[in-house]
Amino acid sequence: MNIILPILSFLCGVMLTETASGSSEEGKPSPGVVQELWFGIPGASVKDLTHRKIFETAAPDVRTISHLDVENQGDRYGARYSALLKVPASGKYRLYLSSDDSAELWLGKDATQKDMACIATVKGYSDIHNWGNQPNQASEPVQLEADRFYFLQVIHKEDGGPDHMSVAWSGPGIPAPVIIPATALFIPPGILPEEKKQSPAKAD
Ligand SMILES: [Ca+2]
Repeated sequence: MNIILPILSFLCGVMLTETASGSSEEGKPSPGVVQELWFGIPGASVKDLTHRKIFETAAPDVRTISHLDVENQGDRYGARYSALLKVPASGKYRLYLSSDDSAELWLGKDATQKDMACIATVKGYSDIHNWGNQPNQASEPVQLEADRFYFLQVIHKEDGGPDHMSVAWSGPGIPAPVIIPATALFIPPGILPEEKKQSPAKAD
């Protein structure tokens, strides 16, 4: 793959990329994660976002970031993170979620959202980058193939106080959980607002 790495800059603890489009010039997905934010929503449960009508409307704040690893974004917000996951080697992987407040981690069977399953949760909150505060923070082992993309999504709800959300993995050659590197995360075609007006492109 011939991918031009985006210019990275730090802002409020979040690495922002300069990527403006979900697809590179070759039609391959660009590196990154799409972050959609809805501010002004109370509650510490994921349902406090997903059960509201506003969740069915376009997020007023959409950003492109490099990792599923964010903190200190404010209070009373809900967030949805979308990316295509591509593993470096085929094999069994576990994914891990930590967050404050609650979050859900969903994984698809391919590059689409149609067969996503919730594979890890945090209820209430966990410590930052602590993958073992609660029993459901780690997924069961899942077989992932190196030549495929898998749709990955996190729904995160913050009420007040500290806030963070991170996703790690372990698998072939990765014995202990580490934050999923930027090289494994790509922007799903058709997710960014400027692309939603066009017909969706194929992911692979
Ligand atoms: Ca909090």
